[in-house]
Amino acid sequence: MDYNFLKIEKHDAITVLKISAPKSLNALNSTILTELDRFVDSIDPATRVLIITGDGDKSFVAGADISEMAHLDEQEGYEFGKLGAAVFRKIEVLPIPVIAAVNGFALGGGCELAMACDIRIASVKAKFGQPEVGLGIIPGFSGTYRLPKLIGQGYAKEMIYTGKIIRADEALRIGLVNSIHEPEELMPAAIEMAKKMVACAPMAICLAKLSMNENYDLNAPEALELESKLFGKCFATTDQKEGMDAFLNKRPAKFTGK
Ligand code: CO8
Repeated sequence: MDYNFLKIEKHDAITVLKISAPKSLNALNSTILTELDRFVDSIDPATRVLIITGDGDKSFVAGADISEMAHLDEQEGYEFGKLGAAVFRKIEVLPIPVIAAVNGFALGGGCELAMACDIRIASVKAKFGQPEVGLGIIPGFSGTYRLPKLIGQGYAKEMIYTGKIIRADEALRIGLVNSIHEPEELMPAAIEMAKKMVACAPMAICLAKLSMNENYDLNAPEALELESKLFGKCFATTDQKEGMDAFLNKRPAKFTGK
């Protein structure tokens, strides 16, 4: 499939998706969001882990495209926000792990895209922020929802009300990213993490992700009931039989994803 703003690389079962709009530091316009939507809808079923990064060495995604947003009216703003939020939600609920390899600016919609991924790792040169209030808008691609859940209300509100930009080491300190790496080590680290996931049972990872994603918004009794149901489902998979048989017979497991 052809894209104007996405570059796709395959490393066996790992797919690397690069957002590529060099003239605007990979800012997201509606064409890129539509391409992202099409990419997610048609993702190669052989993909076991998706890594999202920015093309070039300066930016992950520098936000939504300000030149496109500048002239929107209320209804158009609503629709643009809905488009971004819907695409990011599709990424969030993909039945495979998604790692954001944040290689530079992750501002506004870029930080929100990273937060829709399961895991964020970053270059030491990365910078994060929700600078929207400085532009007269609010985070509109789900940032007001995900940032407080990820880092807590207090610091999320400070970031959103001040629009301050934080460095990678601060993002690590507050738990916005899992680890930071020298720029040339970022993609190898993402691939290494992805390979560990590929070695495990695909359905188990899918069910674990479903449980954690759904539990986000449930109360404790509902969350624990859901986890028990999904735990039960594992025992209907051949991968569970294979994984446990392999352990008991001291041999490596061969998972089939069934
Ligand atoms: N949109 C459009 N163009 C951009 C964007 C952007 N978000 N970011 C950078 N660019 C463009 C610049 O205009 C510039 O273009 P040109 O060369 O034609 O002048 C080019 O990229 C290079 O940028 P700079 O020259 O500014 O590069 P610097 O290294 O000096 O600065 C920064 C890099 C700090 C990243 C700076 O470009 C910047 O501050 N960019 C804007 C960051 C920002 O505010 N992002 C948030 C945008 S709002 C948002 O994401 C809202 C999401 C929810 C939307 C809901 C819709 C309703």
